Amino acid sequence: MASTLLSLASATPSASLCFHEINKGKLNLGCINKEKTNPFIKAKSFGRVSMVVASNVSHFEGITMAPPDPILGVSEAFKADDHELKLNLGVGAYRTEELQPYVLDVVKKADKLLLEKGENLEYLPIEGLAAFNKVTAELLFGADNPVIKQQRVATVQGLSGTGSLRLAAALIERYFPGAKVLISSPTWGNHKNIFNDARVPWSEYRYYDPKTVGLDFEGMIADIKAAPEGSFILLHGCAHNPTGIDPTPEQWGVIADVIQEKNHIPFFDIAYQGFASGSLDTDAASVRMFVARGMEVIAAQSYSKNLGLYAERIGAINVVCSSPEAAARVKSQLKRIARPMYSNPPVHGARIVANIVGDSALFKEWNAEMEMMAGRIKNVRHKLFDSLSSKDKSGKDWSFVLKQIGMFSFTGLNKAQCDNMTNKWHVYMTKDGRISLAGLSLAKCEYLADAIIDSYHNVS
Ligand code: PGU
Repeated sequence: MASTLLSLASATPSASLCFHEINKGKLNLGCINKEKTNPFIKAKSFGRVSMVVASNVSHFEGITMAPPDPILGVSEAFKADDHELKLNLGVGAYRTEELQPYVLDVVKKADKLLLEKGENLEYLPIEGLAAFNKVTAELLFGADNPVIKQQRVATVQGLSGTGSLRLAAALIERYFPGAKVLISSPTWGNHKNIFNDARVPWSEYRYYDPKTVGLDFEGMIADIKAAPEGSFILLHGCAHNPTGIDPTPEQWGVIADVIQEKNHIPFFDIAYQGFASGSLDTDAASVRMFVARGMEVIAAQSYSKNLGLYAERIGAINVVCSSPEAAARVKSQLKRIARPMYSNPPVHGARIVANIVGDSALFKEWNAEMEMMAGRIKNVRHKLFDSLSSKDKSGKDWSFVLKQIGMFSFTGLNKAQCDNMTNKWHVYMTKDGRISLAGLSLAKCEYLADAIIDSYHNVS
C-alpha cells in the first residue's frame, strides 16, 4: 500500500506534499483523491495508479444557457450601459434622491450596538433566532393578537421573503398533495419559479384590468370561487407587485368571505409592510382581518425593503393554526424542511431586526425613517404624474400613476415600448411595464416622462 502511494506521490508537485506527510507517518489520502475529483481533468485508471489526461469534453455539455432573470438581470444590463442619463427602475430597491443605495441610520445604530455586545457566531437553531421570531410575529399580527397569546402561530426565520415562501411551498407539496396555489395575474415573477421548483401546481386568478388600469375585482372573486375547495390563495398583503393596486378594505372583506366559503387557505406574501402607507399597522390590516375571522393563514414576511436589509436575507414564514398543538407540529415540519436545504438561517439580520423592534427608541426611529422613504416615493409619484400630464398634449389620462401605491408603477407599456425605453432612453425596467419609483429621483421625473410619452405614442 505504502509503495503504491509513494509512486503516485511523485507524479505531481501537489502530491509531493503527500509524500512529505507520508514520510512523517501521516497517510493523507484526501490530497490524492483531490486530483480525481477535478471535473476538468479526465483520469484514466491503471489499477491504483492514475494517469491524468486533459480533455475538452465537459461533463456539463448537456446544460444549456439559462436566460437572464427578468428582474435581477435588469441590474446587470444597467451596469453594462455607460450612458450618463441611464436610470435603473428595474429592481424594487430604495434609492436616495441622489439615486444611491440607502442604509437606514437605525440599522447602522443597531449594527454598532451588536458590535459592542460582541455576540458569538455559533449556529442558530433550525427555526432561527428566538428573539427575532417573537418580534416578527408581533409586528405582523400585532403584539396583543390572541393567536400569539394562545401560541397558535408557527414562526420560522427564513431566507428573506423568497426563502420563506419556498419553505411554505415545500410544506404544501409535502402535506397537501395535488392542492393548487392560485396566484394573481400578474404577480411578482418569482412566485411561479418558487412553486414550479417546489412542484406545487398553480394557476392564476384575474387581478389587473388593463381597461381601467385597476383591479378586476369581479374576475378575481369569480376565479377564487371557481378554484377547487381547499386551494391556497396567494395574496399580496399590501402594495401589490407589480401593479401597485390593492383591494379596498371592503373588497378585502369580500375576498375573505369567498375564501372562507370555499374552505380555501389564505397565503399572504407581505414583502412591503410599512412601505405602502408608511405605517406598519395599516399595511398589516389585510392579514390581521383574516386572522381576526378565526381563519388559518400562512404569511411570508421580508425585511428587505422596510429595513433595507436586502442582502441580509432576513424574513419569516408564519402559519396561524387553529390550535397550539397544530402550530407546534407545523413548526416541527418546517424545521425538517429547512434542515437539509440550508440547515439554519444567518444570524446578523435577525439580530438587527430583533434589536430594533425590541427597543422602543430604535423602533420609533425606524418608523420615522420608513415614513421618510415611503414619503419620498410618494413625492416622486406626484412629480412623475405632473410631468406626464403637462408634457403629453394628447389628452391621455395619466391619473392611474397616482392611484397605485408602494414602490412600483405599472405603466401599461408593452414589451416593444419597454424595449424602446431601454434601447433609446437608457431607462432599465422589467418587460411587463413595471417601473420602480424607489429608483427614481425628482430630478429625473421629466426625463422619464419624455421617455414614457415617446414610447407610448411612437411605438406600437
Ligand atoms: N415577494 C414580493 C411580492 C416581492 O416583490 C419580493 C421582492 C419578494 C417577495 C422577495 O424579496 P426578498 O428580498 O427575498 O425578501 N421583489 C423585488 C426584489 C427583486 C427580486 O425579484 O427578488 C422586485 O423587484 O420585484
